[in-house]
Amino acid sequence: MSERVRGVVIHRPIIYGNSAVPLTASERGSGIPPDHTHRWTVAIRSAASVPDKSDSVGGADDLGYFIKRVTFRLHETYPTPNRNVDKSPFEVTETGWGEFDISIRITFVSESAEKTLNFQHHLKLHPWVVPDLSTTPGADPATIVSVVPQPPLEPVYAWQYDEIVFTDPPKAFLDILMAHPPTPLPKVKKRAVPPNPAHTASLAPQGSRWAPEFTALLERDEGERLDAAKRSIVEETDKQRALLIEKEQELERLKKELESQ
Ligand code: SLL
Repeated sequence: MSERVRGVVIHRPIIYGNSAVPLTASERGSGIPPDHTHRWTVAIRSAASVPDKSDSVGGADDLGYFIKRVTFRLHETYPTPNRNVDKSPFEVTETGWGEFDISIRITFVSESAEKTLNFQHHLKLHPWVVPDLSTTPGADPATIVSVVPQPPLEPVYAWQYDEIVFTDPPKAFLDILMAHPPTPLPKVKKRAVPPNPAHTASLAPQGSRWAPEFTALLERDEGERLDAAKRSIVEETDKQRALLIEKEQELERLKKELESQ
């Protein structure tokens, strides 16, 4: 094993998740079990999308240079629920009828000297729904949790951006990583965006024209949201501290009043 390079932190942007599409009537009659309703694909991909494939999510780079195997553990209602994928694309396509948690295990190439990475993804088949507020007079967005029946045959996208971080990588692994720079995320979306901004915000747009695309802008927005959250925590702490001081002063005053009686 080659020597570790101390002080180096290097990351690779990935996305994980699933796309799902309802089966058409003709597919449902063609050897697929009759209770199956959807075809879905669960995958680990590079975050940058393939520019001309507007219905795919991520996947511009082959991650095989640092990932040796991805194991997807499906629900036990599937025959051979453990699915090993040893080369790109690291994905499993299946048909089925229900949503469930998929355990995902990434085994890195041996040069990495890394342990496996384990996490879960909840397979989504049914869309999240954002009711159209313009048709719901007086509705308070904060109280809307209802799920509205969906038009059929719309794809669902449930993808999560993440970064795999390697700290003090062995020299041989660092060389491999450096030889494969990730395709940079576009600054802004290159694709058509859905007319309803709520769909982009939730990354769960409907309709294949609106497959989510991960961008640097998205990352910046997330950073801004984190900064705003930090600022509001500081403000809230200051407010509570001031309140505490006020209460302590009042306590002192009342104590003195009591003593002087
Ligand atoms: C549910 N808790 O009840 C979940 C389980 C399991 C989905 C969902 C199996 C397909 C097959 C399949 O779709 N399982 O029979 O091959 O919603």
